[in-house]
Amino acid sequence: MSSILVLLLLHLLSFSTARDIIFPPDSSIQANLQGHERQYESSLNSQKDAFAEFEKYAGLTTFANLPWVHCLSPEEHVDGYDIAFLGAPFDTGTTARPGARFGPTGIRQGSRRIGAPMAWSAYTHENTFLEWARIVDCGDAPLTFLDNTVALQQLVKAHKVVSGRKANTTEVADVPRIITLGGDHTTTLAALRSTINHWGPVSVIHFDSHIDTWDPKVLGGGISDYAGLNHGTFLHIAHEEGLILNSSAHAGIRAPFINKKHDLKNDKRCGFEIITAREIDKIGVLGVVEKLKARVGDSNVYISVDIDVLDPAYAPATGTAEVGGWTTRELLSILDGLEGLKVIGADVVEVAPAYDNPGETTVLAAAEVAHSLMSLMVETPVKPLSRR
Ligand SMILES: [Mn+2]
Repeated sequence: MSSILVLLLLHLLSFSTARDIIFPPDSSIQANLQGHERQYESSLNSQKDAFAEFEKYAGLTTFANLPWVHCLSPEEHVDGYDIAFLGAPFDTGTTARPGARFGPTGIRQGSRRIGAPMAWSAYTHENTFLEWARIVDCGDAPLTFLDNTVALQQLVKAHKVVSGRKANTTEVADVPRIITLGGDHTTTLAALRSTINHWGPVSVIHFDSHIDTWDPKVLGGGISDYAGLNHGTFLHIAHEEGLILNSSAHAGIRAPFINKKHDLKNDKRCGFEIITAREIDKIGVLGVVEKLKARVGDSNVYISVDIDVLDPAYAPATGTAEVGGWTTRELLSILDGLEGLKVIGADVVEVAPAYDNPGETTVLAAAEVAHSLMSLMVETPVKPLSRR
């Protein structure tokens, strides 16, 4: 070997040593942070074990990296929880584009950057993950995709099992509350068929571009009872079954009615007041918040968010998109403005990830909506009927 080659080899070796990259970088800036590590202890819950620490992109994908609990286990005892995320992979009640059966997975994907230790709100300076409630992801309910009737019965049962367990933090809550990740909007009916048992009839705050109180004869055409139960009629049926109060409200409505006279009359009969999408231009976000709060008053509230309440610019991945909707910021401001309401259940539905874009616009929005719904529940604990 010539001496030139030896020199070259030595040079390469020294070069590679000099280029060793150390994680984390041992810079003076990092060193200055070390005196503040106590500040992060409560957040990170760290025992200085790198593998036990919170990692946002590690492990299996749950909503906001929350712990998974097998809430639907036949076992009598599972790890306790106060608020549970439950996926409802069902989309055979849709009248337009299908695909919301993949909504729960999509919303969890959109939530991967959210995590309990680092979720301090820029607006409230609070972190609702770290307060009294133990919050978990129960995974998805097992639903058949071949029979809507059976699938919805399965979903009602899943809701009853998940909400039927004793809450974790009994000093504050008795009944665990559920946030459903839909699923098409028909899945809300299954939730309401379960909430009636603990909370009685509830006011529904329904964020949607469509009224969804359509008479099955109008939407479904009276072909069969089976066809009559779909994502545009479930609120009509919820009213017929006595599950909801006459102090309910729609927010963000802009889709055309099918029958000019009958739809509006029937909507009122089902207990709803309408805030249209364009009303926000006149009364603003605060005006919408005030109207919704005045409408539901002190009653128990179920908040259902059809992601199509957003403009398709902010949520293209949905089954029945309607242009002229709200922005993500407007919706989040309205939701956060509802602090103080007695929210006993909630959902984000109609997320169909196949129509999303590479930037994941819709699932990111849906995840943040679910985070806001969760925060409303943490901020206001509610006692069930049996305890009042
Ligand atoms: Mn809807």
